[in-house]
Amino acid sequence: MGNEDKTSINWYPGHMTKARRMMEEEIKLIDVVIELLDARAPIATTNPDIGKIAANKPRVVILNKSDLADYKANVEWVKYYKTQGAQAMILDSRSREGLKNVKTLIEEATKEKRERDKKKGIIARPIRAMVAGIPNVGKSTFINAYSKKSSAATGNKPGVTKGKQWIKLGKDLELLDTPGILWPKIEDRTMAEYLAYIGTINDNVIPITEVATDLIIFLCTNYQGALEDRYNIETNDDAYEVLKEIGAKTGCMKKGGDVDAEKASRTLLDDFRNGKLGRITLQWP
Ligand SMILES: Nc1nc2c(ncn2[C@@H]2O[C@H](COP(=O)(O)OP(=O)(O)OP(=O)(O)O)[C@@H](O)[C@H]2O)c(=O)[nH]1
Ligand SMILES: [Mg+2]
Repeated sequence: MGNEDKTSINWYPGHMTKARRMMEEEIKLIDVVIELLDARAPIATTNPDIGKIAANKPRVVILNKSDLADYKANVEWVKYYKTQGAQAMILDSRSREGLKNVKTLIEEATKEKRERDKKKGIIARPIRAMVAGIPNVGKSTFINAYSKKSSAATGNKPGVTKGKQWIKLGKDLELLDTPGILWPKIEDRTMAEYLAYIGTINDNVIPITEVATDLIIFLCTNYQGALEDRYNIETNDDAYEVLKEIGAKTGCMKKGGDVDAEKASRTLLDDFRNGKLGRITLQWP
């Protein structure tokens, strides 16, 4: 992403400042923080601010959207987090696969606290878990799947959840849904690219054709055949040329008969985000 100004505008909207403040207030009541990351790019989707807010709390790391990521990378990432001493697991919140493990991890992470309470004679109250993460990683989808209710609004764009919402699960657990928060300035260009690919940052504020051509270069380098198979095209070193090929094959044309590069970019990014290009991991441990 070349145009610094364009890409740094507006990805820290007012509601994120408010959300951050809310999380800082609520953290006192919280027993465990469930941090959702995107399994395709766990490091890029880690917000250091969440680590700071949750500094003294037990933490469970969930690598969500694992169905869109490379199998091998998923396994390696869980190993990586375990060697870091974190409770970690992969999850596909849409198929509910692996949801049972969440309970085990929460219990594991809150064990000390529960034992401490018991010794002090404090009557067991529900465990309070804050579900946190950057925008669009699937926090609300996860909460709905885990609670088997559709209490939280979801959507495939950043900024769907605007305020806090507590969701009760029986008498043992309460989950706090939070709005996704980013950090004010994303300095690392590669990280910013990954966030743009997966839809963390609103498409209206990113230079979409540049993001799409960057993705083409990434795919041609790391996942040869992915674009060829999906669009029935030949690829070459000229990413913009490839983008136009994709546009031509998918009917993204302007009135005069030229390819609409912006529309082609949206098509490519949508396909990537929906797993139509296969299981693709952007970052490996
Ligand atoms: N393939 C796949 N898609 C998922 C998964 N979890 C969530 N999604 C999709 O990701 C999109 C974002 O989900 P949300 O639950 O709204 O994300 P969020 O983290 O609450 O987003 P904000 O509220 O904007 O911060 C939706 O289109 C979900 O259907 C998953 O495990 N796999
Ligand atoms: Mg949400």
